[in-house]
Amino acid sequence: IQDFKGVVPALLTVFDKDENIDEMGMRQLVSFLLDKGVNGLYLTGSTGEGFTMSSIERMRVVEIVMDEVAGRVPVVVHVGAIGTKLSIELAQHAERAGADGISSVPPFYWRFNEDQIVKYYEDIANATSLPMIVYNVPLVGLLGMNAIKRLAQIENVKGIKYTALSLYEITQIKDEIGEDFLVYSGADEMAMAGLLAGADGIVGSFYNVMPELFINIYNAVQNKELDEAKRLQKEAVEIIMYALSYPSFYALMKVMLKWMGINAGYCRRPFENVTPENEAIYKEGFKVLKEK
Ligand code: NAY
Repeated sequence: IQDFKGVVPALLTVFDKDENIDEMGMRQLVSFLLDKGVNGLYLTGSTGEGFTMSSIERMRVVEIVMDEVAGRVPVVVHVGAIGTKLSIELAQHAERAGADGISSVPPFYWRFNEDQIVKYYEDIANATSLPMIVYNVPLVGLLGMNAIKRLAQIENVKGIKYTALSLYEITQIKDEIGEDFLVYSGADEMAMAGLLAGADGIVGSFYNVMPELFINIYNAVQNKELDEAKRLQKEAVEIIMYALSYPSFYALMKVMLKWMGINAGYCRRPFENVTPENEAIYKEGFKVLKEK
């Protein structure tokens, strides 16, 4: 897992118009991203609409992607589910499918306490030999530093995907838990800042649609070309902010991929797909942004 670094798309899941997994579309998207040079893939997370799928469907996505990737980059599978038993089944399947790591949001919906959250991760981490990357995300409530430190004590817990709007914790985690504890910055808007705070990599939605821009940001930071990194990040922020003005931005990203010749399909309900009228509006909007 130590080579799970750099720019990692939180892979979109490609559905057809009838909301079925589109295997050809998935393969095309994976192959596009690998050709662009992304350093890894993160499957069936928020961007992958993981929670809209049954376990069987999630497993199928993992199998398709593992087959298409064929060992070229490390793959981490998000296995978070509404109950520990379901997460364990997904984790064990990920291991059998050849994934390089697993990841999970904390148990959600019933508002579990810290001890229960720690137990959830222990149970999953002990069920396979794969490294576990904790997924800290405001959508389900952020884990505090105390909980993170406790989780880091669990054997197999090797890192955290830190999707928050403050970044000083990344520095703190590296400082207090150790340099080897992997940290991924989760907010694409702050990719450069997350890397400067010490993140090993960036995992996010927009790396599906503009992988090169973020690979350039990553390389610029590595090479300490900070003016260049800042310039590129500013460009990225303008595109991200415009895309986020659309209420179902995963669907918009799928349309953006379509414009690039990738059949990324549609979203599952309750995410809304982009109407032809909106598609025309956004296409024009992006063109104006590009010309700026
Ligand atoms: C995932 O599992 O899909 C992620 O990695 C999530 C990271 C994204 N955060 C959420 C809540 O979806 O990429 C970010 C986010 O979409 C982006 O920064 C735009 O705000």
